[in-house]
Amino acid sequence: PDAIRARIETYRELGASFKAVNDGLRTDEVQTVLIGQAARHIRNVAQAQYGLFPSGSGPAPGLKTKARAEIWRQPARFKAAQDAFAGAATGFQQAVASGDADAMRQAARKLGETCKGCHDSFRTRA
Ligand code: ASC
Repeated sequence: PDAIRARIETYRELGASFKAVNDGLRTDEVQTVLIGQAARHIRNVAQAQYGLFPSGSGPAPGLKTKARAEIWRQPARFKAAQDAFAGAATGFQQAVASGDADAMRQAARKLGETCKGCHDSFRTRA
């Protein structure tokens, strides 16, 4: 339950940063400092997420989690999905560092695809 709470909170904060990024990239005058802060937070979450799925924090009677049992049944596949997210988070930071707004937009799109890629296989739809 503590692990589930921590996970929900971490991904909630991740969503807030990703929303800040996408809102920021929709404007003409892209605020690189603000987006860079969000990018750093996203990168930190990408590192932290490896520790967010301890055994025993999966679906079980009485536990409310969207994490699917596949996470623990297919650890190599799950790690590959986490690695894709971590790689895209690094790529996004590099795009922000380049200062090129279109590169940031493209990298943010790739990053979002890695969120979705993991959800499609490892998170309940309901
Ligand atoms: C979000 C969010 C996701 C991703 C995904 C991108 O804001 O909560 O899971 O973006 O929808 O495709």
